[in-house]
Amino acid sequence: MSDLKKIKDELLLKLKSKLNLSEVNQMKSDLFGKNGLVSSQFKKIGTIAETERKKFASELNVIKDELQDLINVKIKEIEKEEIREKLQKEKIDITLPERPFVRGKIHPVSQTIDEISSIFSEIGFSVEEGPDVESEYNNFTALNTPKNHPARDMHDTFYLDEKKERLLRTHTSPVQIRTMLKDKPPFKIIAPGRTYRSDSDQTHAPMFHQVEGLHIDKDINMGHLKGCLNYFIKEFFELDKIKMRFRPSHFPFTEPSAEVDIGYEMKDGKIVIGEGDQWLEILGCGMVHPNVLRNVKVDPIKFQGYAFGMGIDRLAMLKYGINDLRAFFDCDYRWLNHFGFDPLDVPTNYRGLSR
Ligand code: 2U9
Repeated sequence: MSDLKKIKDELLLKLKSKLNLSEVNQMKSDLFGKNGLVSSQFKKIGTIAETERKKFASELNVIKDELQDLINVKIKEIEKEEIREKLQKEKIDITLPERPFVRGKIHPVSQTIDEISSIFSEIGFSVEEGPDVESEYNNFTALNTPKNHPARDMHDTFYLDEKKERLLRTHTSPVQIRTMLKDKPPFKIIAPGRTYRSDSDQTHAPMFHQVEGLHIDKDINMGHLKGCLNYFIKEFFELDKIKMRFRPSHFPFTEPSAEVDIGYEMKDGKIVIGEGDQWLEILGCGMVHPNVLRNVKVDPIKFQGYAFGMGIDRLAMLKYGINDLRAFFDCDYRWLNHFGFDPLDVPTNYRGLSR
C-alpha cells in the first residue's frame, strides 16, 4: 500500500509546480499508460495473498480515480490560463480604420445577355454556345453564303490562315449549324456570344456581341416569328405595347428575309421607345433558307422555321442610355462602376437565370 501512497504524494508535489499541457499529458501517460505506474500496480493484483487482494484492489481503484481527477483538474486549469493569456495578448484596436470593401460590378453586356436569355427561356428556347474560332464551312458555306459574297472579303472577316479555312466567327450562326449537325429536329435555341468583323469606327467595334435565335419544327411560319419577336421586344424594353414593323430585306441564309424596326420619339433630348413616328432598326430575321436545312441534313419539306439575329451591345446602349460604344470594351473601372450592375441587386423582371 505504501507504493500507492508514494505515487499519490509524488503527483501532488509535481502538480504544485507550474506546468504546461504537454508536461501534464506526459505525467498522465507515465501513470496510466500501458507500462505506467498505476497500470503496473493493477498487474500486481494476481500476486497478492488472497486475504489481502480484495482490500488492495479496492484501495487501488480509489487512488486511481483520485489521481485521474487531480490530473483532469490541472489540465482544465492550464487550458483556462492559456485562453486568458491569449485574450490578453490579442487586444482589438478599435481605433483602426476599417478595411475598404470593394464589390465588383456586372458589365452591361453580361447583364443584357442574362436578361435576353431569361426572356427567351420563358417561351421554350434553350441557350447554346460555340467557339469563337470557326471553320469557313460553319461560318459561311453551310449558311448558303457564296464564295463571292462581300462578307467573305478580308475587309470584313479576320482569317487565321493563308487558305482562309479558319476564321473568327462573324456571327453566332455557326452555333446553330453545330447544334443541327449534332442533334435531330425540332430545334428551339438562342446563341448569344462574341463575334468579330474587321471593322472599327465610332459605331463599330472589331469585337461585338450578338444573339441569334432559331426555331425549326413542323409547320412553323412567319406568324410564329412575328409573335416571338413582338413578345421579346415588349419584355426586353418592359413595355405593354410597342410599335413594330417588318421591312423586306435580304440575307443569304433566310428566304424571305426582313429587318425589324421599332417606333420611337425624342423627348427632352432623350429617346423614348415604343411610340412616336420615328423608326429604329433593331434586328434582322427570316425563314431559314431550304439550302441551309439541306446542308445540315434536315428535310425542308418536313421541317421549316425562322431565325433572327441582333446586336447585343446596341440593345444594351438603348436600354441603359449609354451612348459611346467604344467605352464598352475599354476596361475602365470608373466606367464600369457607373454603368455596371450590382450583383446583389435583383432586377424586378428577374426570372432566376444564373450567370
Ligand atoms: C441559321 C439560319 C439562319 C440569323 C439571322 C440576321 C437575320 C441578321 C444581324 C443583325 C444585326 C447581325 O448583329 S448584326 O449585325 N443579323 O440580320 N441573322 S437572320 O439567321 C440564321 C442563323 C442560323 C442556321
